[in-house]
Amino acid sequence: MTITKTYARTCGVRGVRLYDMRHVDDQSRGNLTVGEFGRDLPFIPRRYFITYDIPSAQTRGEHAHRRCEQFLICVSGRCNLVLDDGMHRAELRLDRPSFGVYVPPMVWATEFKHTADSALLVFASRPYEPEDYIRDYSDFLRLARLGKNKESKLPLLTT
Ligand code: T46
Repeated sequence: MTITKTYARTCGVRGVRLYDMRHVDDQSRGNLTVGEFGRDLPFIPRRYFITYDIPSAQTRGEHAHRRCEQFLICVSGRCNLVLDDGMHRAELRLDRPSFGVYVPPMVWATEFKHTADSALLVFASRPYEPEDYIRDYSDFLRLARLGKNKESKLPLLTT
């Protein structure tokens, strides 16, 4: 039996974190992976949803959220995820139930190349709010750059 700890790392896209979740692999009994909200994971979810039976030619997502945080795990099959903060992009393959991706607000996310058995489980920090979605990429770029300029005008903190 092998037991691993939860480990998170960055990927160059602002605020995104890639999680290798704790997993307990047992050749005879089978495997288990787990995460605790409030301890391993960065927010307490208000909602979950699952996308599944997605035709492989279909692209899903293609939007950013103003306030909602999300945590994505492909619990069956595989799919690709592109994340974009307006400056940096990363493409990831979600290919195992022990791999989770934290997506903060104001990151453009696109899912594609779903395998037939793919099931993408998403935990969200807020209820479903259509007005939270930014669905136009040029609006997103404008808002992302505005946000960045605001940040750069903040006074420098000295310690
Ligand atoms: C995301 C990706 C992975 C609801 O009624 N409640 C919900 O909580 C959600 C997420 C959707 N819906 C309705 C709204 C639409 O009529 O389900 C329909 C499909 O939603 P949407 O076009 O937003 O689906 P995707 O796959 O493009 O995006 C969804 C999430 O919206 C998004 O936040 O990260 O899955």
